[in-house]
Amino acid sequence: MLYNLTITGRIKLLSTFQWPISMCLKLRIHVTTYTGDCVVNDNFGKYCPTTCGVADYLFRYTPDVTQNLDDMLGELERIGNLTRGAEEKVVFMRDTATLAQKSSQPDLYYKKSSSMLDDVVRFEKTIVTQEQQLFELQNFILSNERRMQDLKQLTRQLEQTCNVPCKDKVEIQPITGTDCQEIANKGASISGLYYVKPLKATEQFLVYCEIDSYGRGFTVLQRRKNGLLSFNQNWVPYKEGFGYLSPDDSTEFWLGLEKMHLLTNSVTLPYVLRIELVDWQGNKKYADYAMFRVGAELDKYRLTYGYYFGGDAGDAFNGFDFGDDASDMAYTIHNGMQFSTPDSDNDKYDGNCALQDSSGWWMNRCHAGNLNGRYYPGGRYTEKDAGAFDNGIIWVTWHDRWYSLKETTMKIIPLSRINTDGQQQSGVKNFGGL
Ligand SMILES: [Ca+2]
Repeated sequence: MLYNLTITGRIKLLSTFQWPISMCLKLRIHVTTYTGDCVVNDNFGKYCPTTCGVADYLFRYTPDVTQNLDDMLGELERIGNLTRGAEEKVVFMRDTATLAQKSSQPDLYYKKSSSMLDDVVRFEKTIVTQEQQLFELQNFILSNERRMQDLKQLTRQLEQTCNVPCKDKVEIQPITGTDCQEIANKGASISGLYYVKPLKATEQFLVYCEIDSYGRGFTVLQRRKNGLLSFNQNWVPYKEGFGYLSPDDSTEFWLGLEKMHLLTNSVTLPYVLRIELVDWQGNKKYADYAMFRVGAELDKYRLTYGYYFGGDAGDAFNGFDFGDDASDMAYTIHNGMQFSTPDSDNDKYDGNCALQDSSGWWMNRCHAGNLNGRYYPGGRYTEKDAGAFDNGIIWVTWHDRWYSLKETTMKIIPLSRINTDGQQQSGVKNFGGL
């Protein structure tokens, strides 16, 4: 049996194993089975054990040594096992570390997964938003479809309506004449729109006839009542007329100077111009002018009348003394004046009365009455409002020149019919019943 031992480190041999002091053996022990047949060899010397002594010694201690060596082998084996366990532990730890290192990679995967999850959440939100938009679009489509249905229904109704021949809703009365009095004489009894054709007229034109219970037919030349129509117009509109006629006397208009000329120059009987006025308190007054005529365009539609025929509004056409100048009255007489518009100055003033007062009228220098002036709701206005000019709707013999009237009407009737009994009463100021 061969034991080849190299004792190193911390391995402590059995404490009972004591070598003789002088023994210088290397611990290379060659153990053979000892039989007890030992022959003493003197070469060992005096103080060294004899061969036999060694043999005896070995013989005596071999079992213990063997046992010790076996123990040592067992111990070494155990240590070796421990070493393997340690190696295994190291391997395990390395593997664990590797796993740990690998475990850091799942973080990336986790991050990637989280990012993907965020994307999924975002996409889900986008999908929800788009679904909402789709829902709204569907509602919009449904709404449009309903509107389409309504429009189709409306179209069907319109088609049905259009199948019926169109009819002018403005009713024009069938009776015609040279003026409204003739129309009334023919039996017309209601006020409204009629066609008239004065003798010198080349064609008929529409007028508003005011027919009263006495059978009088007034042909209306001018109407103001709400300020909706601007009377700040130039020559051509004043010549041709502007505004709208209505069968219920609800609109403002200027019939036109040419028609006025035709109407007042085509009959042998003279006309009366009746001016009716209403102020902002609802008071009504009037003024009549007999032998009223409007001249031809060549004479700038000059205004002439024979005489003031009366009325409770006073004779403003005859001028007015404002107290500013001794010539006030003469400068504001209207009888005999040509018509002026902002673009056609035919007045007696160095300046342009029609332009200053924003209206067309039979201006002198300039006026004591102007029914085509600017409309001032409420009536009262100041020089500051008017730019220093008295440009309202004025009739100074009733209200002063800084009061603008609410309503005006200019209308004509044959002088013979001005009175309710139909008899001309020249020079008699009797206008009862009007
Ligand atoms: Ca002038």
